Amino acid sequence: MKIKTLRNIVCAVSATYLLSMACVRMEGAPPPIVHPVKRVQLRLKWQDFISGPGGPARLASLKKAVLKMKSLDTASPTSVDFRRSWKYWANIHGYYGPQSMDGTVAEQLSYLQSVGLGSDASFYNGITDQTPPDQIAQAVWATCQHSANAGSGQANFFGWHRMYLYYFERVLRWAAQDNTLRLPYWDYTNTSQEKMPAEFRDTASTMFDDKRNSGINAATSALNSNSTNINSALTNSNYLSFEYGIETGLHGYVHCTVGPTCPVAHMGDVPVAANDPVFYEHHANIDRIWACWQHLYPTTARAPWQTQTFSFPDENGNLQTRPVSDFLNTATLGYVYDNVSACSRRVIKRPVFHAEFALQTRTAEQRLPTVVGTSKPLSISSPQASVDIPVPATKAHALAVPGAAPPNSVLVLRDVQADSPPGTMLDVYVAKQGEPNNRQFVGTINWFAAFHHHHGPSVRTLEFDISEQLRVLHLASTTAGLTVSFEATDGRVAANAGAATSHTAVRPEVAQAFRKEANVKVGAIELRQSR
Ligand SMILES: [Cu+2]
Repeated sequence: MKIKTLRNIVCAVSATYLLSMACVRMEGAPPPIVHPVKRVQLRLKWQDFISGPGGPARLASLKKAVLKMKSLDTASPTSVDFRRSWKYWANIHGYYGPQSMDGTVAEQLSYLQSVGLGSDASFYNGITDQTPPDQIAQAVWATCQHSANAGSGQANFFGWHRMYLYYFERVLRWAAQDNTLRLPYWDYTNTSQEKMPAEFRDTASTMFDDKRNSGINAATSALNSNSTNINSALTNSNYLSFEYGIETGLHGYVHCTVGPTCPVAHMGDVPVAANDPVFYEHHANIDRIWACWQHLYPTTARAPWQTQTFSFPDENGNLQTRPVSDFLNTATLGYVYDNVSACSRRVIKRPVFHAEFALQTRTAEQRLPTVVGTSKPLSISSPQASVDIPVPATKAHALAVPGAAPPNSVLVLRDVQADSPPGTMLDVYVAKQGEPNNRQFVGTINWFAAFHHHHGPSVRTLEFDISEQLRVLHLASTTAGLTVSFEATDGRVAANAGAATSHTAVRPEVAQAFRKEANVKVGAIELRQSR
């Protein structure tokens, strides 16, 4: 018993692959296959990466790698060196040019003009059209994957980006001549880390990018700690729904908030987003959040999306094509995150988990069969709008009963539509009908990647787990129902202001940025339950 307790403590604090493998072996699993080439190293949170005895050397190594990659931007376009350049790796995510699905820079500028964002044209200064110089570039440029819709079954947003970072990191190690180098991550889910890390704001640093919101770059503005909260998201045991929720939620929110807005260069615009150095620390955090989910819901079950293959050049410029299934266990890729067991701001009560169910397509209708209430369609033609969801008192009571296994309550925003970029994001709140000041934050709607390729209007169905919010609201005492409200936001709060939930007026510059011509509509808002 004592040995077991000691082993649990060791396993709980163990950070390295080998130590955790020892823990597995003590539990009777077969001996691990030790990878012959790579040593497993930690991907650290940014604040740890730069501090401690090894911090200065790690930071110097990362900056050396970025500088080296940037120096190769002018290498001969068909050379191996160009495949190791900063520009090339940004182009793998996306690019503008005559052969690009997204068209040319000039076409993007006229698009911005046509949707009322012409004043942001200056963010495209210095951005030029690119042309894939050879077959390898033809195969790998602009291949980033974004999900079609919740439950569509074939997403691979997580899978493609994990592969991308893995090969990018190999090039970083080559460029730094440092085999221990691993990407750090910007953990903005931690409320003390909502400001852009200082190194990225230092105008003298190679990590700086002037194509960001000026307040973010000055650290007078910060991310909103409401929008970066993944407590509710992590209670979602359905993989495809979780992936879609993180992609269209937190991930896009950070892109649009660093911005300067969506769809504007760099971070706010898919085809050029990966030119900003902070893109990689942002996506390392998104990759970590996937690892958090994998830790919460471990499974060896297989699903069709895992068999999809993607191609990337390695650090020698050779094309590698591998299935997503090779990338499910990060330890086999040479890295583990320093923290995948405490990714939430509170302890997650893990819901019932059926692996074969969780990895397969499940629509909201299948996963959440009980409709508790439905709103009328809503047109959002001003920076603040709201709609009521009638909820019969008997159902409301059942929703909010505190018990050992409370049902999951999910708000489904069906067919969230816009004809063009709305100019702002929208914060979503829920309150008891008639008590608007006691509202609870639900999530932030953003339009990152929504108008990708400029193809017509955007339509997305979004889901938010609001079980916790309903408990806080003591919904059982209501007889009227819920009010769901929408409020325009640029995603930013004054630095050190923390989370702003009180019912205040939308800031004037945000209200002005909101474009009612975008014609934002929500088809219906449903409150659904898991049983
Ligand atoms: Cu992204």
